[in-house]
Amino acid sequence: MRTTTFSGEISHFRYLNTDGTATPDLPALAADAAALIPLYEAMVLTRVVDERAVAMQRTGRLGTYASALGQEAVGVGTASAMRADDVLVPGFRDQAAQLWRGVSLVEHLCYWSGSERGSDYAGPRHDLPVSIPVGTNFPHAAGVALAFRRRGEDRVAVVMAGDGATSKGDFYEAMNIAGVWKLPVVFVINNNQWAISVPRAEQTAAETLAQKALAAGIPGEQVDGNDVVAVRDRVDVALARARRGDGPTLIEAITYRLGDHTTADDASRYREDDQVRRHWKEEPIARLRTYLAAQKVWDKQQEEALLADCRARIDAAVAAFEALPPEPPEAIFDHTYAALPADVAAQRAAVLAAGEN
Ligand SMILES: Cc1ncc(C[n+]2csc(CCOP(=O)(O)OP(=O)(O)O)c2C)c(N)n1
Repeated sequence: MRTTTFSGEISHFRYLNTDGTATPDLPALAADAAALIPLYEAMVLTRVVDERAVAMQRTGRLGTYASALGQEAVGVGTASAMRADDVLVPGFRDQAAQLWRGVSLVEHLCYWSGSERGSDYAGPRHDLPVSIPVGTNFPHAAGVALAFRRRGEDRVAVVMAGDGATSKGDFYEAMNIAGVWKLPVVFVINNNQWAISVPRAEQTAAETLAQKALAAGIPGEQVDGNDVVAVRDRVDVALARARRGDGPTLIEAITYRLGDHTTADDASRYREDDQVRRHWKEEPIARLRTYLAAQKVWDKQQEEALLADCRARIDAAVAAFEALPPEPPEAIFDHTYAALPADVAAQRAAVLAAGEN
C-alpha cells in the first residue's frame, strides 16, 4: 500500500501587477501610497549609482562592477523590512540593500575599486562585507544567527544571494543547520535567471528554487522580485517568524538580470535581445512609478527633483572617493584574520619590504 508522507506547496506573492495596478489584497504597508515613496527613491538612487559605476569602470576609474539593474526592488524591499540591529550578509549584487542599510556611496565605490575601506562601514557596523565567492555567505549568516541565539539577542541575520548560489553545497548546509536549530535567519534568493551565462534551467532540475527549503524543514515561497511591496511584505513576515523563534524562511524573488553579469561580461553573446526587451516591461522602478502616479502622490516634477538629487549625491561621492589617498598595499592583509597565520604574515612582511625599495 502506498500512502503520502509528504507533499509540498510553493506559494507566489505579487501585489503590484506588471502594469502598475494593484491587486485587491494590497498589504497594510501600502495602505498609504505616499509611504512607498522612500522605497521608490532608494530604488532610483541604486539605479543612478549603478549607471555611474559602470561608466567609471569603462573609463578605468573603478574595478569590475556588478550592476543590480532591474533588481532594485529585491534589495530595497528586503532592507526596508529589517531593523537597524539585524545583520545583512550580502552577496555581490546587493547594493540596493546595502545603501538602504547605510553603507555610504563612498564606501560602495571603495569596495569596487578594491579598497579595504569599502568593507569597513561607518553606518551598519555589524553588517558583513560583500561576499564574492558564490554562496559562502550562507553559512556566515547561519553562524551570525547562531550567535544571536546563544546571546539571547532578538536579532535576525538576512542573507542575500543569486539563483546560481543555490546550486552550492554551502546553501544546503546552511539551510539544514538553520532548519534543525530554528535559527533566526532569512534567506533571500534573487533569481535573476542567470548565473553569468548559465540559464536557470541548466542550473537545477527543481521546478522552483523555493522548494529547496522543504528538504531542510523550513518554509519556502516565491515572490515577484520586481514588486517592492511584495518583497517588503514577505520579508516582514519572515523576519517576524524568525524573531518569534520559529526559525528560518527561504524567499525566492523572481527577477531578471537586465544588464550584463558584470562589466567583464557581454550578455549579448548568450541571450536574445528580444527576451531582455520583454523583461524591461516588468522592471520594478517603472512599475512602482506608474502606481504612485496613479495614486497622485508622484509627478514629473518630483521625478526630476529626485534624479537631480541622486546625481548630485553620486557626483559628490565620486569626488570624495577620487580624493582619497591610496591605501597602503599591506592593507589587504589587515582585516581577514584576528591574528595572521605565519605564512600570511610572511607575505605581509614581503609586501612591506618591497614597498621600501
Ligand atoms: C565559489 C565561486 N565559484 C565561482 C565564482 C565565479 N562566479 C562569479 S559570479 C558567478 C555566478 C553567480 O550567479 P548567481 O548566484 O545566480 O548570482 P548573480 O550573478 O546572477 O546575481 C560565478 C560562477 C565565484 N565568484 N565563486
